[in-house]
Amino acid sequence: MSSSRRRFLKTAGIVAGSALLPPGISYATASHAQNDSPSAESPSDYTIRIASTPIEIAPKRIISMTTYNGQFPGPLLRFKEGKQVTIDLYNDTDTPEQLHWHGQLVPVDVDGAAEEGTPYIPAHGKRRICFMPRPSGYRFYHTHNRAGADLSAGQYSGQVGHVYIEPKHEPGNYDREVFLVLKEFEPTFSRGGDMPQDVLSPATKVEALEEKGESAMKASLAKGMPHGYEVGYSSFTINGRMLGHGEPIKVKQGERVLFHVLNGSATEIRSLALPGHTFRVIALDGNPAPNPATVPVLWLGTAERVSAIVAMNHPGVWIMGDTDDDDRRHGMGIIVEYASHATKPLWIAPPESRWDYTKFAQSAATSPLPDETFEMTFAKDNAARDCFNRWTINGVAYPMTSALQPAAFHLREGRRYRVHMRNESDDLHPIHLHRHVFELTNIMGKPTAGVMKDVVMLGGYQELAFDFVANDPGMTLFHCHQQLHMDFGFMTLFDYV
Ligand SMILES: [Cu+2]
Repeated sequence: MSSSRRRFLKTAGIVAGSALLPPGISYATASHAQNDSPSAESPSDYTIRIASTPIEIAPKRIISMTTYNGQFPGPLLRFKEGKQVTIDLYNDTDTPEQLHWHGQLVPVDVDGAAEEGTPYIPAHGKRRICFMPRPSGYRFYHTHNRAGADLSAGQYSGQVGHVYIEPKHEPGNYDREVFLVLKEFEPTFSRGGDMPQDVLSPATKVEALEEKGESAMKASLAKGMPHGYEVGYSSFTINGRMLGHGEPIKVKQGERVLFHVLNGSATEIRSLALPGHTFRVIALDGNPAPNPATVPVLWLGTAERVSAIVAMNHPGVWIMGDTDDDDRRHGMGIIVEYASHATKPLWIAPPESRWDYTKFAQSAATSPLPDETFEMTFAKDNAARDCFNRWTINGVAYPMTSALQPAAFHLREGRRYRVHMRNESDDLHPIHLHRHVFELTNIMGKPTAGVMKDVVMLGGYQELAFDFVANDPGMTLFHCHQQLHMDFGFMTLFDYV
């Protein structure tokens, strides 16, 4: 049995045996199959079952949600770089599903996006997929269904799990790893409008973008339109448990703990701090940071991941949590407990700290010039679609039908492209490109290089650019990862010509 498989079975714990493998298949045959070329008859390396499950996020607080293998988060999947995996995806729900391998360079029929042409996992049906996990590092998997106005569907559900692709050589300057997923539950629509958050540095705005966005909003409100719907939540969790109701993270003084943190939210930007400690950020979205830097607070847009080492050198019992008092009080936190300390968990607000991607960039390095630049402007039509905001890219809202759409941008294999994005709205957008990794090359007019990502936060009325090499032919989806934005127009497609 390979170590990745053994670890997976261990992680999956209670459901191992019955749920992971088809009936009548022993572990010995299953692991043997890893070395064979997969066929329709051979057992898979992994089985994931999509089903509706009650999940207890605090004592007697039980939420019915769609999950992977009956648990939240879904099982941690540890793959090995360059070692092919076969996975059986079972869908026990009444809705066709898409399972997206976020951050991986996989083919369209595996990627898990209907817009690219990935086949659905049929309702009460099954799909077998087979792919070479890459690149190494911290990735994740989640549903890619659109939810629209259904707050139990898409990423509002519990369909989120970590993926770790072990590199051939792991530097490993830490004592152990802890995986955390930040996730809200019990969503409701609100009309309040989003509170602007002090997230990004620089905090400056592009005047021309602000003028356009503000005058569009004024015109809409003058016509008697209300603000479009936003989504709020009643409960907040880390690893599926509200603060104080999960297992504490038990640490020893002097230990170096590597935290892999995922923002598994459908719509929210999250922060994370641990009183008396700092985070040494070593990877962003699973890709090594060229310049690891130490920060007091982590900020993550929807679907972003941060890997950071914390030196446990401040004994006590602490609340590691969101810096937003209200969200933390409603559950967004987890207790960190030093050995032989048993005091009441303490929260101390960290110094105000904004997130600056360039802190982790190669200093004085420049990225190669692109072969071509695509200009994109993002705009909001306030309450334009049944009181939901409609989002456009260069004036076009992605249709809400399920029919396949033609690509708006065209790529040639091997060429380097720059995407220059201008945000004509006051909202922050976590922008995601499928099946490729991109390099941040310019933030608010300041060139930068070396930071490789698959999601990047673009601030309200701000601009940024990223570059990517067209190295994974096929339809490629580009979208805002905020569920409410992507469902209401904020998507477009690249194809290879
Ligand atoms: Cu957005």
